[in-house]
Amino acid sequence: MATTFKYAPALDSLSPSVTAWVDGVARLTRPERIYWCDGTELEFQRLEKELVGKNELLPLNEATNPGCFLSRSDPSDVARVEHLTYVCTQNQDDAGPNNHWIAPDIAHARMDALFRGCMQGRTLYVVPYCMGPIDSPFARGGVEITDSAYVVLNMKLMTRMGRAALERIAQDGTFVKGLHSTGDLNPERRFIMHFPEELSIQSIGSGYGGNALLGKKCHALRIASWQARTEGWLAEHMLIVGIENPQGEIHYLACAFPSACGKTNLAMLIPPESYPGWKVWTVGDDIAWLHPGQDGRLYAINPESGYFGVAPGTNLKTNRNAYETIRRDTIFTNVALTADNQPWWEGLPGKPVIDWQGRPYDPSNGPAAQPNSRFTVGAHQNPSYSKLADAPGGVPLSAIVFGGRRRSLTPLVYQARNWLHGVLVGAGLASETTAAATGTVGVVRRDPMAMKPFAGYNFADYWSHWINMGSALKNPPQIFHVNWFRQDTSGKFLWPGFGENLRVLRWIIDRCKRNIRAKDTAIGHLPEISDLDIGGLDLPSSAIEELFAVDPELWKLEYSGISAYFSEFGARLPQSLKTELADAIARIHSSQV
Ligand code: GTP
Ligand code: SPV
Ligand code: MN
Repeated sequence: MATTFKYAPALDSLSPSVTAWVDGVARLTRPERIYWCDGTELEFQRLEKELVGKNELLPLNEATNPGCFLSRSDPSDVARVEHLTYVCTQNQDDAGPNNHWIAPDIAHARMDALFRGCMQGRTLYVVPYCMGPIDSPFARGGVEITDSAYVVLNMKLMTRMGRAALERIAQDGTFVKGLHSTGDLNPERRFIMHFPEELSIQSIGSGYGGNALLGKKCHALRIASWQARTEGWLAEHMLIVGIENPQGEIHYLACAFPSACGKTNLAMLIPPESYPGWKVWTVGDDIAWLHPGQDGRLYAINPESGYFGVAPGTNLKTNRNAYETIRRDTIFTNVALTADNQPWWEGLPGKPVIDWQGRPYDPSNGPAAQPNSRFTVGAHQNPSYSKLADAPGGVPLSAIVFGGRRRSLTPLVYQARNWLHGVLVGAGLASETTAAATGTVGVVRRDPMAMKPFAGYNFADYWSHWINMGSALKNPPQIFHVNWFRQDTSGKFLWPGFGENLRVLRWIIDRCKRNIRAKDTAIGHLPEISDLDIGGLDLPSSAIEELFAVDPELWKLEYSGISAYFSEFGARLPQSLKTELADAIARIHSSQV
C-alpha cells in the first residue's frame, strides 16, 4: 500500500527511512487510512471532536473544567503490565535477570502474527515526536505508529509532537520506531516488547499509559537507558526540581522514586507558610536525561513536555500547583464523576455519583476513581513551570535523591558518604508496590534507582555505568535517600509530607553547600536534629525519634537482602559495588549506629 495523506497537509520534511517504515507497517497491519500527525492545535481539537462523537471521550463540565475530557479504559487495562513487558536482546545476559526476555526473532514472529491485519477498518496514525527540547543536542526523535486517537492526543500533550519533530528526525537521520495497536485488549494477547539493538518498540493489546504512550517509559527509559550507556549519559526515572531560597539562589535536584511514590508532588511542591520567599520550579516530574557538562557537573533535561500524573490524593491542600494545572485542557483517565459532571477522585471534596467504570457509585464496588487513574496535561500550564524547563543544555544538579515507600527501616533522610556509596544506596533501593502496575499492592520489593521496571539492560552493567559516570565527574551531585512514608504502629504516616518536604530539601541543599555538619552513622550521614527545621510542625518528639531511628538489626537483615539480590547478577556485578556493600555490612556490625 502506498503512503497516503488522507487529512494532513503535505509534509515537506519527510525522512525516506520514516516513509519506508510506515509503508512496511501498513502492509502488515492493513489500515483503512493513514494519517500523518502535524501536531497543530487544530488537529488536536478535530481528534477530540471525533472521539467525543464516538463516545470515547466525554466532555466534562465546561464551566468548572474548560477543555477537559474523561476517557474510560477497559477495566482490564488500567496500569503497566510488567509481566508482559520484555527486553529482547540477542544475548539474554544483556537484558539481565531484571528483565523478561525472549529472543528477538521469536518475539518478532509472535508480534508480526498479532499485528497482521490488526488495523483493518481503522486509521493508522503516524506520530512523530521529539523527546527533549527540539533544539537540544540531548533530544532524541521517535515515531509512534498507533491506531488509537487517544494515544495521539496524549502524545501531543506529553511530547513535542508533529512537524518540528519530523524535521529534527530528518536532520538526525535516526529515530526510535514504535509500533502500537490497541488490539483486542485481551490480556492473553497483550505484549510490550523492546528491541534496543534495533531501536524499536512494539506494543499490542493495551491502550493505557506506559504501555501505549511509547515515547514515555518504552523510549525515554528502556531504549534511552541502553543508548545512554553506550554514549556516556544516563536515562533515569527522576523528577527534576529547582529550589530557590529567599536570596534568589537556585539549586536543582533530581529525585528517583518508584511509581506512585511522590515524584509529581515533589516536583510541584508549594512551600509551607513558614517559608516566605522560597520558590519551587518544576523542570520535570517523571523522567530525566543526565549528561556530564564541561564544568564537571551533571546536567539534567526533561525529555517530556507534559504530565501523566496520579489523580487520587491530588487536591488544593496536597498539591495546589497540580490542582491549578489540571483545571483546564486536561484529559482524565479512569476518574469518577460528580452530579454536575466534574472529575472526582478520592481526596477531593464533594461526592462521586458515577464511578470510573461509568456505573452509579456504590462504595461496595471499591474506590470511585481507579487507584491508578491519571491526568494528562501540558507542562506549560503548571504555575511553577521552570524558565529553564526548555533550556537545550538542561540544569546543573546539586543533588540526586533516591526514595522509596517504606513503612519502617529507612529514616526520613540521610546522605551517602560519597558517589560509590550513593550508587549502593540507589542499587539497594526497595519500596512497597503501588497501583501503577498490575499485581499486589503494598509488598516491599527491590527497585534499584526506581528503575526495576524501566532499565533496558542488565542492572549489573547499569551499576557499572553509574560508577563510571561518577568517577568522570569533577563535581558530581551529592547523593541522598528520603522516605516520606514511614508509619507509626497504628499505620499513620509519621511525617506530614507534601509541602513540608521542603524542610528536608533545605537540609539537603545545606549539606550540598557544606554549610552544616551531620551525624556520621553506619548507614550514612544523618541530620543533627537541631539542623532540620521542624518549627511549627505539630510533631511529638517520639515521632522525630522514630523518623530518624536506625535499627542495626533491621539493617543487617536489609543488607543481607541486598546481598542476596546482588548475587543474582553473578560475575557481571561490579567488584567495587560488592566491596562497598561489604564495607556497609562491616560498619553495621561494628557499630551501635
Ligand atoms: P508515577 O507517575 O507513577 O511515576 O508517580 P509519582 O512518583 O509521580 O507519584 P505522585 O507524586 O503522583 O504521588 C503518588 C501518591 O503518593 C499520590 O496519591 C500522592 O497523594 C501520594 N504522595 C505524594 N507525596 C506524598 C508525601 O509526601 N507524603 C504522603 N503521605 N503521600 C504522598
Ligand atoms: C509510572 O508508572 O511510573 C508512570 C505511569 O509514570 S506510566 O506512564 O503508566 O508508566
Ligand atoms: Mn513514573
